[in-house]
Amino acid sequence: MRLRQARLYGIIDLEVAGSRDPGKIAEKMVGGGVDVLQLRAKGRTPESLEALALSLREQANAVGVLFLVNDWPLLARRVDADGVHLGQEDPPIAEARKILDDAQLIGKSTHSLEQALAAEREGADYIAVGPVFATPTKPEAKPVGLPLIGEVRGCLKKPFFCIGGIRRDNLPAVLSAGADRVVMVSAILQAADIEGYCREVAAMLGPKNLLANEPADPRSSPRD
Ligand code: 3NM
Repeated sequence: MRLRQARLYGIIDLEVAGSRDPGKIAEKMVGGGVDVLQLRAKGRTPESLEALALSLREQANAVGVLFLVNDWPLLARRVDADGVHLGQEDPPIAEARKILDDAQLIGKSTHSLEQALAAEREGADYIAVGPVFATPTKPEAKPVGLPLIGEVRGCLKKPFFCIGGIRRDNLPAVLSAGADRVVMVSAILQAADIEGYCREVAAMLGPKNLLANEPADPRSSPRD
């Protein structure tokens, strides 16, 4: 249920966060109303992230926010995260499922309708679709554009989050294209007032109980 109701998904990317304290950033993000918090740390080892992941998980869960780690199912398992997010280059969902417990969520990045449908078939609990716009956070990725949002909306049963270059000023266009849920990285992390920015974006995304047109998930677990 928590996943179905989630609208705003914030990522603490350690590269974008720079020298700032991730715990303080997380405090502002959850204070501002993110529903999901992810730790993303390209180029780091899972071992070096364990203490941070554990403390972010505790911080998020204390206020009912889902906490996921990027890329590493084993780390998600070790810190009892709510789940893991996998990219197209990561091991398949079935492999991650063997490592995680049944209630832990698996999200998958996709960059086309075909990939989104494949992720759903393979058992992803949610699907990320992007990058909608060009983004410095993932400079090598080619934008998929707004029209894909309407296409996936018509085809997916699982919740999907739009990602990539989304900010407060282009959010209305993303919502008009058919999105209910978004992920933001740099827009949040570079905001002068992270908490206020998240609060405004959360308000733009609207109340969480308006997703009634989506089918119920028969495989829903206590975590989603
Ligand atoms: N994944 P920002 S786009 C981490 O399309 C990530 O799979 C993407 O960062 C994908 O909000 C992206 O700063 C970067 O644009 C999102």
